[in-house]
Amino acid sequence: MPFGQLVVGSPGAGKTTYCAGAKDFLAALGRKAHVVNLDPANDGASRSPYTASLDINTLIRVQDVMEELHLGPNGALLYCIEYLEQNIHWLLDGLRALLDHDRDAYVIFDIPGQVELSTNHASLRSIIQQVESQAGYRLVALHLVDASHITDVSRYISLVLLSLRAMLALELPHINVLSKIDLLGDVVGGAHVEDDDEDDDDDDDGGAHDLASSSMPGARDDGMLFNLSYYTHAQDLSRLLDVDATSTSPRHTRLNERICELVEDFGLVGFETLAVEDKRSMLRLTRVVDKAGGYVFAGQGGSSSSAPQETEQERYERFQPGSLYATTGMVPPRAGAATAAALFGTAAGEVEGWGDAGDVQERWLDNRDAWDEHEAKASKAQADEALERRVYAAANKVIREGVTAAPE
Ligand SMILES: Nc1nc2c(ncn2[C@@H]2O[C@H](COP(=O)(O)OP(=O)(O)O)[C@@H](O)[C@H]2O)c(=O)[nH]1
Ligand SMILES: [Mg+2]
Repeated sequence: MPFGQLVVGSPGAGKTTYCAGAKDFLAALGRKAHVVNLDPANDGASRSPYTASLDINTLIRVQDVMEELHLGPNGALLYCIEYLEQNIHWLLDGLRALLDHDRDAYVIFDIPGQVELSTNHASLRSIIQQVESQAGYRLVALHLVDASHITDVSRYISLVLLSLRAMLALELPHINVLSKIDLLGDVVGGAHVEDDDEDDDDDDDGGAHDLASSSMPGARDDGMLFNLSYYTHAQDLSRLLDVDATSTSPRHTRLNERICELVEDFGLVGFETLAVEDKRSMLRLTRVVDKAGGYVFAGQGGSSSSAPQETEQERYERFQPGSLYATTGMVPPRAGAATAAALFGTAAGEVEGWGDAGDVQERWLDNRDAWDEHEAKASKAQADEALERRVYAAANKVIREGVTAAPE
């Protein structure tokens, strides 16, 4: 059974970067993935960071639509998706060709950033339904939102509402993601406050700081008002309004209150986090996606009994600093090997390993510089080690050849 991800979110949220990163990351785990570009804005000119296995630009180009129908960029992009819906055979034929080649072809769809596509426009939903019913794919929606929005109360509330709307409209297993979390420290600056011990552990408010009683009166600041876990849990939203001093209009406050109540009534919204360049972050998200979509219960083809044995060289590399194993303790599944062994561990209960909001806050907000330094050292040590090994190998080769060529 083929699986895939549908990557949606506003322009600039990091969808295309994630698609490229996920393709590479899954390849490193021994899982071949294809990116299907359904965003006509990712044309050759914008130098996509991945090579798409299928590209909507071969079906229709946004520039042509703008010129022929005299539409602006937004209208032309929507037209392209409607055109795709009417010519869905192009996509289904392309997917079938991928599946003919690889019966479990894992696919990541890069979707245009027009928010209406994933909230109230019918075409994307119809395309998804046909991909699922006719090509047999099981998809997970990954909704990326720029993490910098959480630093502003109104923007955070709108993104929570937007996430809820996308969940209801797409009708897929759905994961909301605060993307570019590595940049959040830059946005927050020095505004983040120290942990309050009483609020720290396993409390119902997600570790929220009560700034109403903190040293930042009125919490009028550009920074975060609460710990990251508060924003990822997206519960008890009224607390945010209690400490928000940015709203000057009572009507605006009332509107925000109603939105918060609505979101809480559904009780569906929560967020994962993502820093594409960070292996542990990518691993965590991969596990969450695999679990949400059921991949952990099916996996890709192959069986462990037919899996080739690990070579000495592979075993050596596995233990190098910075390797997936060294960083996360996860053994990368090998090409052709069943991924189930590596992934079944995530099937039950919470997603294990590094990556909850507390870990992420520690890495990217509270001690970012120290972690950057630590990881830079580990990466340098790894590069030095690799260089040393190459030099030894070259020297050994010269010695061996010298011995063989030496006269009797
Ligand atoms: N620091 C950082 N930058 C990112 C990350 N993801 C994306 N970006 C940057 O955000 C910008 C927009 O990303 P892009 O993938 O084009 O967004 P899209 O419009 O949603 O496809 C690019 O400059 C990316 O390099 C991330 O995890 N961390
Ligand atoms: Mg893009």
